[in-house]
Amino acid sequence: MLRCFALFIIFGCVNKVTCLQSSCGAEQEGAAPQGAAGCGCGNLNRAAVDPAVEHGTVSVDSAVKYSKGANERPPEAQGGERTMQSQMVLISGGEFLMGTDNPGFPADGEGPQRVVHVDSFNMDIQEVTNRQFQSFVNATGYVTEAEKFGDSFVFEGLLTDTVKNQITQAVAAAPWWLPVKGAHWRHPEGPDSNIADRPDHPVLHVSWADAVAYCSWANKRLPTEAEWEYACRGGLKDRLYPWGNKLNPNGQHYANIWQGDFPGHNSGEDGYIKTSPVMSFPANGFGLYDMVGNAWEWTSDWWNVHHTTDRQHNPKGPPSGTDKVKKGGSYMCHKSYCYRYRCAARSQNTPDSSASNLGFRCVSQEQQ
Ligand SMILES: *[C@@H]1O[C@H](CO)[C@@H](O)[C@H](O)[C@H]1NC(C)=O
Ligand SMILES: [Ca+2]
Ligand SMILES: [Ca+2]
Repeated sequence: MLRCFALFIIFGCVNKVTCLQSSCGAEQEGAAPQGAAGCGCGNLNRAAVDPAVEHGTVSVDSAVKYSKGANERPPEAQGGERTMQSQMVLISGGEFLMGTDNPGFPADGEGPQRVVHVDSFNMDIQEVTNRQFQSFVNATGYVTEAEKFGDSFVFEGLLTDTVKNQITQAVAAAPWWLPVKGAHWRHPEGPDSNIADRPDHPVLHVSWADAVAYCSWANKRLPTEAEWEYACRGGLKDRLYPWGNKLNPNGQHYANIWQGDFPGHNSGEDGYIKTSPVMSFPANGFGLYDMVGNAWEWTSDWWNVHHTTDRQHNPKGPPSGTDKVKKGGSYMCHKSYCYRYRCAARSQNTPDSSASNLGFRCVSQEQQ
């Protein structure tokens, strides 16, 4: 079954920029992709449903295990599960300039630049990994939305011919995204793939609700967009990237993105054509890794492109919406079509979307 995989992960990357693909002409950009026809977001939006309850194959008992209340038990009772958790760093609260007045994509609502205050919080230093997600699933029996739907979106360049040949549908505006039956976090490129050799890579094919379920099981939560962006900037003011304004200072790569021509050729000059193990590139000033690149990261905010310039205190985004904000770009981002590996950049997906370049990390206000 195909759901409303956002026009946005797609248009988010092809809209308003030169489209390199001849099959992706301007006249097609506005067309609803096959399968996302009419984008039946209303019917298919599962955001309002408690993930613990919605996942019918999960027993009530195991659903309770990843509810917040159930985690209010002594740390020792969590045993090995807890040691599996990501290390966190304290991000001291403060004021920062959120967004930019020189947006790469004005329609994304990257601007205007505005003063925002966020309180102190702890943040996972890394994206949640396959191993960590496995420990959550082991402990709770959680079943992800992609597993329930029976498919997820995979970048064509990663698929074997066997899998590709079974697919007849594609997304017109972004033909490199293919809905693959049986693709989910354990089988990132479909049934003939697995994660055995990438336990420390970011978990992929997780929906927003899946990410929320993981974080609340870990007694954490998703970051707000403001927290995420404050953290991304690592204490630097008005810079493009977590480390400054130069993409490759001293010729060094600071993030896992795409080198070469998208979507035909990825030279892997940074060492990786797919995801990399978390923490393979230098940390930012706050000790956070892969804030841009590797996997996109879900935030808790609903999507909206209009922002007040009034000074904001712990903004949490609009009260409702149809899409959630994701930040940081991924290993698929190249300046030519998806210049979104910047702290101010943002994109969106419906909460039930999942794909081979979208993951998350958690934050917490608790003492660590
Ligand atoms: C999950 O459970 C399986 C089967 O019991 C075990 O082999 C594996 O080590 C566990 N993984 C994690 C990360 O807890
Ligand atoms: Ca790369
Ligand atoms: Ca990332």
